[in-house]
Amino acid sequence: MQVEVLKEVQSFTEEPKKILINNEWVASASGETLPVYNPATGAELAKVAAGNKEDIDAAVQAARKAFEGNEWHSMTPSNRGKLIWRLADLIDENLDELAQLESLDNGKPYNVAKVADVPLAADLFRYMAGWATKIEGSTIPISTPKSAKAQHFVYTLREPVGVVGQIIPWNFPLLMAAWKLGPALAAGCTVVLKPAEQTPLSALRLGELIVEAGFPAGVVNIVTGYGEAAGAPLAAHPDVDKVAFTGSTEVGKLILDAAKGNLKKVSLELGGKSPNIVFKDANLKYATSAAANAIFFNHGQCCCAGSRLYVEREVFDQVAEGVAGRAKKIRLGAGMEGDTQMGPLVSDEQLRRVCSYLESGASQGAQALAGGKRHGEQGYFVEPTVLVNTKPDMKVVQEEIFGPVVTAMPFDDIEEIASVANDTIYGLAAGIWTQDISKAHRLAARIKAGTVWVNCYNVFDAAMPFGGYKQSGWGREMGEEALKLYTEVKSVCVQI
Ligand code: TXE
Repeated sequence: MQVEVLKEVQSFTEEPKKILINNEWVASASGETLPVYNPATGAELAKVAAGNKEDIDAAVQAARKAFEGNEWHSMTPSNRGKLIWRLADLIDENLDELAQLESLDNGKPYNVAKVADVPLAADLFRYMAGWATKIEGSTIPISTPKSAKAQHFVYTLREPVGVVGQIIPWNFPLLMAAWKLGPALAAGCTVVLKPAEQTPLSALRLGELIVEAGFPAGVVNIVTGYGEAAGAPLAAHPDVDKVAFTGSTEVGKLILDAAKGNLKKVSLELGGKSPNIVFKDANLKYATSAAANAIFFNHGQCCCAGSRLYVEREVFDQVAEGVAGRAKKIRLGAGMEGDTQMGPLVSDEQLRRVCSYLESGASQGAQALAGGKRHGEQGYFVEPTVLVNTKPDMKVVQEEIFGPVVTAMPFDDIEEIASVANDTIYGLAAGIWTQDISKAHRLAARIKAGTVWVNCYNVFDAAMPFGGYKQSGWGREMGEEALKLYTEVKSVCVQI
């Protein structure tokens, strides 16, 4: 059954959306807009401002003024925390509307956005609200000789890093905005946020809630626009102290280059090709169903998707066929259909990218146990796909596909699988399925990845750090670790 579009959502998408600078909504300096599409139909959903360097300059200026100004700076940590908490409450109050915007814009099922994306965003803000009052330095005993006349008292301060540029992707538009904004605001930074051009709507609605919550003008500025036009000048801006980016490894490297001019701090959360490893002694029924979720959740558009499934040889057929059986049963449809389990990919570009991987796999000899092609003619749907007969050097095994495509391969022992699992340029996540606790810990220690899930997958929590080894990124988001990205440490040495 079709979910009825709320009238708030309809009116939100009617007029071209503007840019948020200094708590005011303004048109882009050029007056240009860009279209946003509904990926279930390919029809235009809304228009948003197409920001460029001029808009980024204005937004950075506003963020600088707010950072140096009195209102934000002199706000007590407790009041800063209350504001962030208030934002979380407003997200909860607008749950349905945000979930609908997310579904229409990104394609994900409304029912999923309602229980995952939106509540997790509220949770993240609440968790970070608590940190605002707990960002502490330490006192440090330095080794001035006791006999010396002068003694020293040394302490550290953790101070906000300053004006932060944040560039986010389209796979979890609201949640990625929360992951970025939460720790930055808790630490006392000011922000210019650049949402993905494909999915800017929920971040813009979040901007309205930020104003409603009472954040001082200029603390959060939101500039929509294309990557090169708006993202690149933000990453390169000489008055931005730090840039945080989530997206492709390719663009992550461009961000690094752009940041060189003023050596701004950089954190990156990039791609992945995560191994999900099933031993024959695992609870196979559960592991099989979880392996399907590990890849098909969010249509495979997760940086930590379990996209390489490795199964101990004796149970390989059983597990691979089990995952394929589940893949075939997944109901594809528009996100706003009540019984949809998997929506379309986010864009025509992503559809073409994923289909070209499917063609590449087929031409190199991979065999599809399930799926293997586009689904239907309208919208950007791809069949949930399980590929077998793959070789380690195939593109489908090495490269991030970012669609509902898993490669399944057998393995024989723990030594072999440790090295095969690490045979990738990425290191974001991994899954291990076994009832042998020693084997699980031994393998977890050997896998080069920022998160290892044992007998579970895709478990996230605002308190649990997330990020990548190798070319999956720099730095960790969420948890106390995230605050390190947004603070500078100052040592104060006092002669007493
Ligand atoms: O990402 P981009 P795309 C991976 C995934 C996917 C591939 C391409 O494999 O298939 O990337 O997706 C902004 N300077 N991930 O092309 O281009 C852009 O506007 C500054 C993994 O959509 O990296 C958007 O806001 N910014 C990933 C953001 O970067 C630039 C999530 C991400 O876009 C820019 C998304 C530039 N030169 C894709 N060019 C994950 N780790 O979760 C683009 N942008």
